[in-house]
Amino acid sequence: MATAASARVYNNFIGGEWVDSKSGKTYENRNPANTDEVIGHFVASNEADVNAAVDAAKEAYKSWRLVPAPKRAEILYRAAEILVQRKEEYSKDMTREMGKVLAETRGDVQEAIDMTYYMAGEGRRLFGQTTPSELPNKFAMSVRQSVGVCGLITPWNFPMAIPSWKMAPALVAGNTVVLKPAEDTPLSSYHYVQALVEAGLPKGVVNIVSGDGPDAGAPLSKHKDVPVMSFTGSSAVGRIIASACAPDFKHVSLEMGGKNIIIVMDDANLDLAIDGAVWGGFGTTGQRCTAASRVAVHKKVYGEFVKRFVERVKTLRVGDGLDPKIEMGPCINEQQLNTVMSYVEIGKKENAKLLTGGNRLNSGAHAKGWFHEPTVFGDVDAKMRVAQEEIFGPVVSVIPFDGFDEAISIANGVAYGLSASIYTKNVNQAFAAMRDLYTGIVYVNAPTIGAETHMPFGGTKQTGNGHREAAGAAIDFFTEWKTLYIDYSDKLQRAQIDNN
Ligand code: UN1
Repeated sequence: MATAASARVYNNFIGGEWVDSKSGKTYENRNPANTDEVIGHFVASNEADVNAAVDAAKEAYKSWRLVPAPKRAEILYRAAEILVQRKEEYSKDMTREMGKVLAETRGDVQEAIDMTYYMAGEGRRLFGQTTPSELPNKFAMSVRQSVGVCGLITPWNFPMAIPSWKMAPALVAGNTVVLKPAEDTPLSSYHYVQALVEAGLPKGVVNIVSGDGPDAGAPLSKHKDVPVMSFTGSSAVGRIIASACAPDFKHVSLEMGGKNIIIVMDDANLDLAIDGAVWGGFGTTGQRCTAASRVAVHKKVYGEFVKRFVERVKTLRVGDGLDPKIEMGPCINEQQLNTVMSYVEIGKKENAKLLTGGNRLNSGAHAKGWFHEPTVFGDVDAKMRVAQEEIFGPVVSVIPFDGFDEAISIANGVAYGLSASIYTKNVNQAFAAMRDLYTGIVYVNAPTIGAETHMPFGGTKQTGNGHREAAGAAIDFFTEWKTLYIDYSDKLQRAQIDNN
């Protein structure tokens, strides 16, 4: 275990070199399950570092954009293969820096592998349209073009997967990138970049500046040479980034909060619904944008569901995610733990019924981490703050309802629209829910988490700003359409006029 003195210093990666910060400052990245362990020292970048990274990305863009897309893709294929070989090592490092259990960090690295392979495939599929012109001896087609330097700001909950969601499509489409990873989990994004570099990515195509939002993220989002910004994180920061991008009309993709719901109908397979609610609510310690922080249950089965759900939640083993017996890790940091504890107080004051949990765990094996009990509130009214606001922690609100229409209106009655799920055996109800739930993702008989890389990911309302990540949708964001008209008639032909 590394102590503060022995831990390695990780520099920024700019123009193909690992370089010191111009700020001269570093910060410590500690294990949230054991704060005595220092994962590494990372540089606290400032505007000068960001400027250097953008300059390198701008220079590299001149040649990277001209590399044929299938050749760019070959580098991604090789990077994915490197990640496959290092999956175990990188997963363990991720559990140490982020806290989620090893099975889940393996899933995170796997998601990065999947996305990298998928986007490598897109290298031979950057299709446009060809179509007859309305005029004779004239040809029309459209091609995708890259945009330039992309600024990427990523969160700590999926420390390798989400950087890959942004980097892989940006790169295969011919852009260069500057990544500002979350302060709490930079190492996993360094690992991803390391794989790209070893796979042969030219200098300057990918750059990393570590550090915090105000000092490193803000100068990136307002930099004049960064025409594209992609951000995943809180709605509050998303609003700041959108404002910073507005004066220059940058492309900006925002993936933000969620208040996702599992609806349990009276005909649901309750065993399945309980499995789903436990995994959706407490997987990743509830720290997913897609977490099922609300479970709405039909009154006919409410009593039985709650009894059995709470019994299961009480058995969850909380601790260090490297121990294979552990099912739920810590909160990411003290601030997040404090947020969770404050929402427990809010729920109690609102007269939600605390059914289990509600306390910080800080003795014995939990003494050195940011642990909190898995917590369930029952008899929650859909308008209570615990049922409206994103908590991003191990707190689930169970809401009773009377019928399908009420369930849909509870589901849609929040500011966010990322993911929703319904458990039912009734196909008519399932299809009505798929139609009426106003979210970017809907699951039937599965929890709200578990999106796959070849399908669009994102949400409605305050979850996002209309873009989607993953799948072909990501390529749409990281490219511009260019329409080409080729007239081989040797005369002036006026559209809309000469043929009418
Ligand atoms: C997130 O919560 O920020 O669908 C991303 C899921 C994961 C991705 C979650 N594949 O839960």
